Amino acid sequence: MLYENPIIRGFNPDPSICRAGKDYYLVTSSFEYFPGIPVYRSTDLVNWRQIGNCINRDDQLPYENAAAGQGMWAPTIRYHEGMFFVTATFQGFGNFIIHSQDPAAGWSDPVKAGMSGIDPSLLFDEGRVYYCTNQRGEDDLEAISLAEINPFTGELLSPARVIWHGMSEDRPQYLEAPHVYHIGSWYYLLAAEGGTRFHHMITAARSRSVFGPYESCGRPILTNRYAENTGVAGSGHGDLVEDQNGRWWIIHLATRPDEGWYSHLGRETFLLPVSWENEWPVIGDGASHILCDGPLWEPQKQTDSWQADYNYCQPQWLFLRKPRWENYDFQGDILQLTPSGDHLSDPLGRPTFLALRQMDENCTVEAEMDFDPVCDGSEAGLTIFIADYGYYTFCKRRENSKNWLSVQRRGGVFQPIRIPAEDGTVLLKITASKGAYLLSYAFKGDTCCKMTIVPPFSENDAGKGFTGTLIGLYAQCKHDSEKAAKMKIKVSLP
Ligand code: 6LW
Repeated sequence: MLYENPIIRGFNPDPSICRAGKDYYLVTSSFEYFPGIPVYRSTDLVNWRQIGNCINRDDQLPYENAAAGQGMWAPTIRYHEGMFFVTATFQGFGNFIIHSQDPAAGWSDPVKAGMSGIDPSLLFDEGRVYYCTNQRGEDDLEAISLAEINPFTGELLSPARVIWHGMSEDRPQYLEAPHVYHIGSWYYLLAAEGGTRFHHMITAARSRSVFGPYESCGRPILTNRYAENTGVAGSGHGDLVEDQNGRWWIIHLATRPDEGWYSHLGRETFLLPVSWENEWPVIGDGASHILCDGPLWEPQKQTDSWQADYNYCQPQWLFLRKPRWENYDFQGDILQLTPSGDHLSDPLGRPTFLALRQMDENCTVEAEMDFDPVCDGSEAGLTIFIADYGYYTFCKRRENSKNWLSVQRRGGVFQPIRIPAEDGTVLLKITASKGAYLLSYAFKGDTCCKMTIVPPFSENDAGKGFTGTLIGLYAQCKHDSEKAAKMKIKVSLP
């Protein structure tokens, strides 16, 4: 059956997957955004719904310290005898493990895992549990290390041992994202190498025993570095899963690039069928593709819109760091935002901000807003946001004791635009298409007028390019006395 990649669109890197009976669960990285680690569920591998987030209590991890591109990295999800486990790296805190019997209902508090390195993973095998990360050994070469662990306490039950130096043995580069599996009579080790940009790849090794020695497959099992005409780039960081029918699949990160490997949408989650040859995993022609054929049992449907429901805080909303909850009022059919003295540009700020992943190049976002600022420097509206150092604001703003509709950009050269704003309700609309965002507005039910067209963020604007574009609402002011902005938002996809 044919299906299209990505299976989870928008900023969703470093995916990991597990199966519990006929249900599949998938998690991705969330960096400085809260809640942390989105959890998606599917019954067919191609239609996914976000059911929650693993970290949704803001005292679980020190989010106030999460700088852009830091925070939550590369979770792994595993299921064992009725219990789900997730392990990940929270930058500045280290590796931790949480567990849950129901991923939608909530997760335990984190316990620290006794191993350093990033991209941790778990293997449940014959009554023992193993932990691996990209921790280096004594020779200080990049390496994958493994130890036995108690997943409820994080305590290591054996010394950590280096089990692999990657495909090229003597000069591993960005050897990360390890996952060990026990399949048949082999232990397989999958890893990513080459760095998360153009040269990214997935490599593999196998051994008869969990601690090695591991023999390398000798070539990447997946990379798009040689497949430039696929519309896919940067394929790497993957995780295997066996479906309910005994077929194998891999999910991995990749981009639908604007240019080179970079996509302003960020790194997304792709799915490919896996076959076995000579007891090695084989992935099609060794590259990832948009249109794929695989042994699915349900067709893929596309979601075409998302409607905000302000009766509760939907799991798709992303906040920055440790939200100040008193600035968000989720009651009823509108959202009421209190402008914050913290601004979007503050590197460790906790601004009033809530946004959604931009899931496709083509989409529209409309926000109806009722906000008449009274203090100079107060503003509220929509933001197209890549990080505290790169974003657009499209807002109603008070300057020189007058209210304006204004478009500004942080990062890069940009001539701000403003026009006088009328009092009362204004509709702000963003129409995204390839290479452009059209910003338009309408005062109090008037027809929609164009304000301007701006380009998406490029690789130069995106730091390490770990995250992707979000579109959402924000409200900020110079003095905390500003009154609240009332907002409604609607998102449509093609
Ligand atoms: C992640 C690492 C990587 O931990 O980027 O793609 C880091 N590879 O595996 C952040 O996403």
